[in-house]
Formats: sequence, C-alpha cells, structure tokens
Amino acid sequence: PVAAEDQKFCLKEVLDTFKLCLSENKEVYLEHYVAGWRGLVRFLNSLGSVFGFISKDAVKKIQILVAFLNDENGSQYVTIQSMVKYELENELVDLTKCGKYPESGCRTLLRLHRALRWLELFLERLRTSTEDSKTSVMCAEAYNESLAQHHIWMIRKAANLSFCMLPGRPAFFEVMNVGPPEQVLAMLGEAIPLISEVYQITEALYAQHNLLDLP
Ligand code: 1PX
Repeated sequence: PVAAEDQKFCLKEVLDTFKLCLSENKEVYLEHYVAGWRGLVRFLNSLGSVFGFISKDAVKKIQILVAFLNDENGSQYVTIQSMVKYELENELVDLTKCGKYPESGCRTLLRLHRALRWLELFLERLRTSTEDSKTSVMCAEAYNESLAQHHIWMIRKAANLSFCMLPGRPAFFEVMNVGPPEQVLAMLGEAIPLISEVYQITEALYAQHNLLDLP
C-alpha cells in the first residue's frame, strides 16, 4: 500500500473536500476546510522546496486549528460559525492588539481565509489562461490583488521571488494530475464557484462580527 503522503496530488480530491465544507444551512465545517488546505499544501510541496516557507506557515495554521478541533472543547469548533460564536462569547480573541490569545481560532482562520481569496483569483486566471500564459505572472497578480495587502514587505518580496520558480503552464497542469488541459479547465470551472462560496460565507461572517482586521 502507498503511504498517504506518497500519493500524488489530484485537484479533484481537493475540490471534493471543499464541496464537503458547506452544511445544508450554509455553515462551513472546519474539519473539511482544514482538510482542503492540507491537500493544497501537499500540492505546493510537490512543486519544490522553494515554497517551503509558504507551506510551513500554512501547516502551522492548520495545526493550530486541528488542535482546537481535537481539544476538549472541540464540539465548539465544528463549524466556523460555531467557532466565532464560542470564541467571542468566551472572550478568547484578541480583538485589537495581540495579548493573551495570539493564536485564537478566529485570527488563525482569518489568515487562511485571506489566502483562499488568493486561490480563487489564481484559479480563475488559470481557467481563463491560454497556452502561452505564464503561471508566475498569474500567481503574482492574484497575490498582489489579495494576500499581499496583509503582508509585510519582506514576505511580499520573498513571495514574489518564489513565484518565478513556478513551473510553466503545461508542467503545472501536469502536476495537478487531473488529465488533459480540457479536463483541467472543466475541473476549475467546477471548483472555483465552490471555493468562492466558502470564501463569501466566511467573509460575511467575519464582517458581521468585525473580525476582518484581527491582529
Ligand atoms: C491548483 C493550484 C493550487 C495551488 C495551491 C497552493 C497552496 C498555497 C497555500 C498557501 C497558504 C498560504 C497561507 C499564508 C497565511 C499567511 O498569510 N501568513 C502570514 C501572516 O501570518 P501571521 O501569523 O504572521 O499573521 C505569514 O506572514 C506568511 C508567511 C509565509 C508567506 C506567505 C506567502 C503566500 C503566498 C501565497 C501564494 C502561494 C503560491 C503557491 C503557488 C502555486
């Protein structure tokens, strides 16, 4: 049998994970959200060690959230909605400046949430790209339009440097392991609306509770 970490990344799996994120009444299951990110990190790792500083940070955030899920109060963390309610009601969130709870579920998830917007923008560019489009350019544009605004200069610099190491579009599609380009594009057409919906729901929830600028 092949160990889980040796299995090749397939975008389809990640898509399915994000599908599982939404409950009937449009709440977001933390378990599947985190599983989606795990799949993405696996993909990123397969692109090479230059992206290690990015995947390390993502893994750290995933681990913080998994620890909450496995904690004795794990039932409060079943959905992002219940997590926000629980942490706010029990004053477990540093709202204005870092203090007692620098690693709250709310602030940790916000970092991944912002990265999800990058993903949406990047995938949309991939979907509408042509054979001679550059993945590095698409990635940089998506980043500068979203996540970059929340990063200090040094991270922005490092991120933009690493994008130059992305494989070209054909090789990139290859690693996605979905099939021929037409199939990749069809898959993206399915995945993007789902990711977008998860993003919108989380964004509205965070906006409603004034949590979009958590330190
Ligand atoms: C089919 C395409 C799939 C592509 C999958 C790629 C998955 C990428 C996963 C990226 C996760 C990034 C999480 C970043 C969280 C974050 O913003 N952290 C910063 C703030 O955290 P703090 O706790 O200090 O408030 C932290 O400073 C970040 C450090 C690491 C650098 C983050 C650069 C992010 C670049 C995102 C683009 C990834 C490019 C992948 C190329 C495919």
